Amino acid sequence: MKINRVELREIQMPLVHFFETSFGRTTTRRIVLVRVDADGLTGWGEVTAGEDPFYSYETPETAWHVLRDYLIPWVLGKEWTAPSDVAARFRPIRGHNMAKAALENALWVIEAKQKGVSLARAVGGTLEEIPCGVSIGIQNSIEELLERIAGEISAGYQRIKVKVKPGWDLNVLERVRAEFPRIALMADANSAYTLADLSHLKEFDRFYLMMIEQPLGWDDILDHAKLQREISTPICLDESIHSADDARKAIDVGACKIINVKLGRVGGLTSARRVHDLCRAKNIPVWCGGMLESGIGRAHNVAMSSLPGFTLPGDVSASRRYWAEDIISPEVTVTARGTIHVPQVPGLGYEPNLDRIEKVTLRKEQFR
Ligand code: OSB
Ligand code: MG
Repeated sequence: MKINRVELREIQMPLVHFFETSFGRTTTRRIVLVRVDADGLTGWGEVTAGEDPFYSYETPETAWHVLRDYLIPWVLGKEWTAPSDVAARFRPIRGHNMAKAALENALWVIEAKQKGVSLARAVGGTLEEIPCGVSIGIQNSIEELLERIAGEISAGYQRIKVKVKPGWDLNVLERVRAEFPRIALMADANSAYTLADLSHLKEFDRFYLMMIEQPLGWDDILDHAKLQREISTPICLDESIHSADDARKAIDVGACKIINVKLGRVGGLTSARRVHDLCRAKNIPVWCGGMLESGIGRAHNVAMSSLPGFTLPGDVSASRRYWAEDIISPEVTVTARGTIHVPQVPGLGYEPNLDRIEKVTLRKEQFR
């Protein structure tokens, strides 16, 4: 495929409800979208970076810089045989995986259209329906959290993830378990603890959680291995895993029993598939994480979640949980049994709504 044109856009949309983690509260998202035109076809990708460099060092601003000054000039006007070639071309840049992923994933959509298959099929997906969970942020009170959990359970979601941090953890899980003794429950700490909290972390075991996500340092693997030897709750790594190599090392040292795959964090669909394949070979379940994506990134997550190793419910949920109006048609919807039907039509399976995108655009720049 020959890339004729790339467009960068930064959009801004308020969340329906604020989202709070151990590193802070988000009320409005700023999202960089990448539109690629090649061989008369169009593909869109999304930069999943947070507004601030708290989850990772990437932000909309760093992604814009890396895309404008490196990634786009490297691919524009050139002939590429497959998206994986572009992923290989991006290797000299260390990190900046979310910027890389946005551009590479857009090319996957174009490739799927060229082949006349769905994006899910193009990446090797087989599941036609994917199991969904929700991630519920830190609330103003435990009562509000309990109400939210009840709402999501009655909507059909298959598992509940609650965010935890020191001061909003054992006290909260105690109440959640008292009210919902049987739900599939997990906790995500986003690196809020250290090994000095070992005795405190051991107490999580009494809530029989499916897993605890990223309790220790965002760039750590070894301390997680130490912790996993001391607790029975399975550790799931999120922030620490940027590649299949990271996953291999984490599994080999026993740092986790489960891995959360995020397309942006691992640098795109080619890398995500490698992480998936490696985990499948090593019998490590994976699931698809979320980054409060707009419909574009959400659609890519749906496609990736159709890979056969995505056996646990992910954080990919309905558009309406995030947006009054999403930027794709149809929006992502969830069935009463907590699943999303994977689109089977050629390409992304959801049409970007250009009028809506234009309305929420803060800046745009095109490259030819
Ligand atoms: O750690 O999984 C995380 C959102 C932003 C940054 C990090 C995380 C999250 C979520 C939300 O948990 C998942 C979602 O609903 O998109
Ligand atoms: Mg997480």
